[in-house]
Amino acid sequence: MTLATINPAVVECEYAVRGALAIRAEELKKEIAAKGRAQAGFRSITSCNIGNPQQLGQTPITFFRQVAALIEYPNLLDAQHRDAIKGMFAPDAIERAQKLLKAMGGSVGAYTHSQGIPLIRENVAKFIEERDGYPSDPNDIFLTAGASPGVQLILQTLIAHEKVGIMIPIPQYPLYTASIALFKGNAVPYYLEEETNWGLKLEELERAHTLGKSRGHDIRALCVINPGNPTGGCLSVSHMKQIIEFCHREKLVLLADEVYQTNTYMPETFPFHSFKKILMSMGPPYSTSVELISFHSISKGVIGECGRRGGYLECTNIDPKVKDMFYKVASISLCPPAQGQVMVDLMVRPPREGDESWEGYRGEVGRIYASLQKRAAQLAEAFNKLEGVSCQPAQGAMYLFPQIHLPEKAIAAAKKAGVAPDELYCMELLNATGVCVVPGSGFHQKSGTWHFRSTFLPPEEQMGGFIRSIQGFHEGFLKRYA
Ligand code: DCS
Repeated sequence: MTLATINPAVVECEYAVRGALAIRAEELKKEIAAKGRAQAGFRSITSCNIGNPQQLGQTPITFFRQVAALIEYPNLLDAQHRDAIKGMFAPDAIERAQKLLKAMGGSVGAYTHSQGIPLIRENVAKFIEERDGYPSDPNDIFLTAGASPGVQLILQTLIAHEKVGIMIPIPQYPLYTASIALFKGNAVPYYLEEETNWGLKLEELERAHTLGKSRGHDIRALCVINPGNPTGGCLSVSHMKQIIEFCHREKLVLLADEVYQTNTYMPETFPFHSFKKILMSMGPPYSTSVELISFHSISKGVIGECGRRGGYLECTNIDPKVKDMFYKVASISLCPPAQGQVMVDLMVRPPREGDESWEGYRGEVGRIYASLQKRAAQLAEAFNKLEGVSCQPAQGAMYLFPQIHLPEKAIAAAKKAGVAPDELYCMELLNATGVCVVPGSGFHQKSGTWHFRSTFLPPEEQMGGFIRSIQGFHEGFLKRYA
């Protein structure tokens, strides 16, 4: 195989979250391991390029890990160990592990149903019913290895020929552009409005759709990320209704990426509403005809179990014969990871009031949430204090996406080096401080504007130092290119 002979779509697709910056960060990590520090003097890399909370020290939820541990080593549940484990595992964790083990035929090492363990799908459906107040059918749920393969399964199914267009927000999470490129479809971009905290306007959807059609695209779906990545914006009910009406009018499948549904930091003003709930609340013809696929994941929220790979998708108004095709394709990969499925069960069925683990669970979740909320505000405030930087607050998700006004000289230097100006900025930031963020160009952005995306996941006690190193770098950068 050579680059000239392999599938060009594989060569051409790009995924910035783990792109050039992340590769350079790996090199620096090796340098630090060998010499104790990087050339610029810093002793560690702060990975703010990826929403990977546990990598930055967020602690896993105790109840979840107790259940996971017992499932992993069920010998602990044998009668002779009963007394020994009593002090270490809560009774409700023991009970849950037993139930889940039974549902998976006794071992987490066995393949499961390709659509996911039936008991867990039933629990997901109950969770959705409680969240939204409308029925959900376990047979419409597919458990997945994180939201990513779910999104890819649907995109692959939708992209029937090379003219198919999928409407995606700009800025977007690069899973969408990369997967659409891999499956040889066309991304039809609609732009979010930075000035109104990355709001979504109906006129913009109409403009993008008309332009896409005029370019010969056969537009089949509209993707919405809510709360937004990288923007942190949360949609209002009235905007969601407009989006649903638009999908109905234009016969588009609505893809609702709702992986950040519990990461909302201004819940009174910007609460999360699922598209499923809003669609059902609108009644016929919308509730009975708009095709909707909703995605959720164990990677986000306050759970952050990214490496375990778990998530689900829910189908609403999808032709049963098409669902059969989803099932067939899912079965080619046999099944989602069983450990990931277990975590989905725990996410949708955490301890409840009255359970032995309730108080501890509530405390942990509350602390992580409050800290994320605090760090989001603290970092946005710090970014807004930097000269030439403006940053919308994060209503949700795990990221800030500040706009940076770069000096002409920096833009010229980037052009000379053959990189985007925001990439030059981020690369210099990494080399000077060890802070790894992602250039806005990786998410696409309004032409002529430059951004970067940073998670607000560094631990609270490191936030001050983290902010100071960005401030110091930024001042130096502006001077260098003045
Ligand atoms: N959808 C959105 C909007 C995401 O941000 C992510 C992950 C996913 C789907 C997929 O997550 P899982 O496959 O793990 O469920 N976000 C990436 C990011 O921007 N940083 O970290 C990962």
